[in-house]
Formats: sequence, structure tokens, C-alpha cells
Amino acid sequence: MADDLGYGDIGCYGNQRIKTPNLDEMAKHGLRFTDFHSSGTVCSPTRCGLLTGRYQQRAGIPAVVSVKHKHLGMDQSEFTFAEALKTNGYSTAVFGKWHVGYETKYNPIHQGFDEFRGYVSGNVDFFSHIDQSGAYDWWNGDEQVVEKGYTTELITQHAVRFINENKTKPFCLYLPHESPHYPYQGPNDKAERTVGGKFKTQGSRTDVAVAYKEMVESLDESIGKVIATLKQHNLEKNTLVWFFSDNGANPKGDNGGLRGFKGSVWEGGHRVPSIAYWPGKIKENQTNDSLSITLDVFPTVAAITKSKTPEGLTLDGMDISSVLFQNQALENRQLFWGSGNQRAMRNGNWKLVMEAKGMQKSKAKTGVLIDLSNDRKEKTDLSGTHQLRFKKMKQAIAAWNADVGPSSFKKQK
Ligand SMILES: [Ca+2]
Repeated sequence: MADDLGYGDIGCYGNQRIKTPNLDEMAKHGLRFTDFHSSGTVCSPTRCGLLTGRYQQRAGIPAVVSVKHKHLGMDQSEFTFAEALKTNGYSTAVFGKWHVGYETKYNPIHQGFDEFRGYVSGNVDFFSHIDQSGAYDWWNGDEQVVEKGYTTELITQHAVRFINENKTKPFCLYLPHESPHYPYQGPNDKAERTVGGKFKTQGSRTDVAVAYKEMVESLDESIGKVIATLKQHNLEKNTLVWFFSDNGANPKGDNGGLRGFKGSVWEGGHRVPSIAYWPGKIKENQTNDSLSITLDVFPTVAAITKSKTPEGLTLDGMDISSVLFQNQALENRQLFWGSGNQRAMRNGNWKLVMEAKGMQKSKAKTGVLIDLSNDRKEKTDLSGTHQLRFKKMKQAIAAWNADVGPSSFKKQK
């Protein structure tokens, strides 16, 4: 999973400037989703939703967990995909960004991961691994360790080592990368943040577009190395590799012409690149337009690996292996987003948006109805001409809201 990578930030999604040959190769020999979404519009919520397969509001992580929320985190009682696979005999590891709780009790080693290397905050200096509050943030399990190296490359090294060590047994590897989240540092830059020191949160480079390109290209190289390692051990035909982003890009990135950015419930905030790759199982050069979401990853992976979830646990995502393996079109489904006061709902290509950033004040509370099949940029409000649909979708959003709970920490009890 990339961090803040936008819909138009890589070659196979139309980017001409940033070179991503490895991701493009994955798409050429795999399946590229055109309507895949993150369940959150920012980092922590999407991660919680991905790990649990349920709307993150249910686990009390509707917003970014920052230093001021140090006591908050995803409770150990939540059941993750790693727990499902570990129980089923898989070795499990997470290398990179955790961001669903700072305290030791929230550490990945309590959520089904045999191994964790990485950071628990939202971002670290790519070299000194110091977070934006000036605290050191690099861990081996629940112990702080010093590791020298560029975050993207460290994640890659641990990924390659883990695959080497586990090549004869089933494994599940979650790689939440830092790239291209700020600070904007390329692989040839230097550390800027020091413990308790003064520094620019986003880094000091003034050529941010160039740094951004270096960061995405380094991420692409990392993916190439992981796939090369699988090939080296003849594991390629035995392994599903699934790439996606945790939310849309900020204005420094490219959302492929979609409206809005990271943090908003317009499509640009949550429609993200997603590529599934499994030679021999997923056919070559497929695209799929089905509405799908990061919440689907858990149930899909659980189904493919025949891993069980606890009795009585209902996942919000669905098994979409028919999309991966038969390139089927999913039937119309309903998906929801809540971020602060913002709400959005998709019902197939229909979208209801309320209180979204940049919305006309007069429309914010009542909402707008969009037909994405004719209006990809979400410009035209059709609520006046489709009143029944509009009313029904508003009722559905209200019901969803009551079901999953608040979409901000402030409103939590
Ligand atoms: Ca993010």
C-alpha cells in the first residue's frame, strides 16, 4: 500500500512524467481496477478498515491518529487479516507505516503479525526516522531500534529477507510504504529531522515535484525487487501481489482529473490505483470497472487462502475473487465514506455527497446527487430531477451513519 498516491500518479493510470515500469508491468500481466477506493480519505482510517475488513468507524478509528491522540488506537480485540492468516499457518509480517495507535498495546505484534519493522506515526524523516513531532519512531516489534537507510529501501530489504526466510512455507506480507507522503525526500537526500529539533515538516526541497517523482519511482523499484524475489524462488505463480493506495493525493500529486484531494469525499480523495497480479491465476492485461474498496481485501484474501474469521463477525467488504480470477463485473453495490462532517455514498455510478470540501454552502447540508457515468468530475447536481433516488440515498447514508458510529474523534463518547 502506497501512502497518498493519487489515481493519476503512476504510468499505467496515465502519468507521463513519473516512470513506473514495474507497476506498469504488473498491470500488463495482471488486472487493473478503474473504480477501486480507499475506505478512508486519510491515513489511519483506511489502515484500520484494511486490517479489519470493516468500516473503520466501527473500531473507533474514523480520523488520523496523531500525537495528540496518543492514547487512542485500534483495540486488540479487533480481528485483522493477519490474525486470520496466522491462525491458518501463515507467517505474517508488516514492514512500514502502522498508524493505528502509538502505544505498545496497539503494536502490530498484538494484531497477528509475527514481525514488525517500521513506524507508528503518520510519517518519519526518510533517513533519520523521526516523526513530525520530533520523536524517534522506528521499531522492531515493540522495541525501538536504529536502522540506517531510506525508508522505502529499508522496507524493501526487510520484504526481501522475509520472503527468503519463508520461501518454503505460506506467508502474508503487508507493506505499507511511506512514499510519496511528505517529507519530500528522494533516495539521494539527507536526513533533516533531529530529535526535538527545528525542521520543516514537509522537508526543505523546493523542487517538490521532482522529489515526488523520485519517491514514487523508488516505490516502483521496491515493488520490482519484491516481484524479482518471488521469481527467484519460483513463488510467482503461487503468490497474489496486490497494490493500492491508502487515499488520494494532495495537490502536489495527480488524481487523474478527479475532483478533490486527500481528506475529501469527492472521488479524488478516495478513488485510488489498484493492481492485482498473480501469473497463471489472474489473466494478462485485464481492466475491471467494478466498484470495489480496500475493505474487500480481507474477505478476498481470507477466501483465497481458506482462512476463517470468528463466528459472528460480519465483514463490510466482500470477497471479490471473481473479479480477480474471472474479471467479472460486480453487481451494483452500496459503499459509504464518512470523514469529519463529510459524507458520501456510492450506489453503482450514482453518488451522493454531503458537506464535502469546496462545496457550495447552500448545497452542503442538503447534499448533491451525481451521476458518475456522465459526470466523472462531479460537477452537476441532479438531486432536483432525481428526487426519489436522492431521498433514498440520504436515508441510506443516515442509516449507515447510525450503524457504524461517528466519523470524528470529537463525536466519540
Ligand atoms: Ca495517506
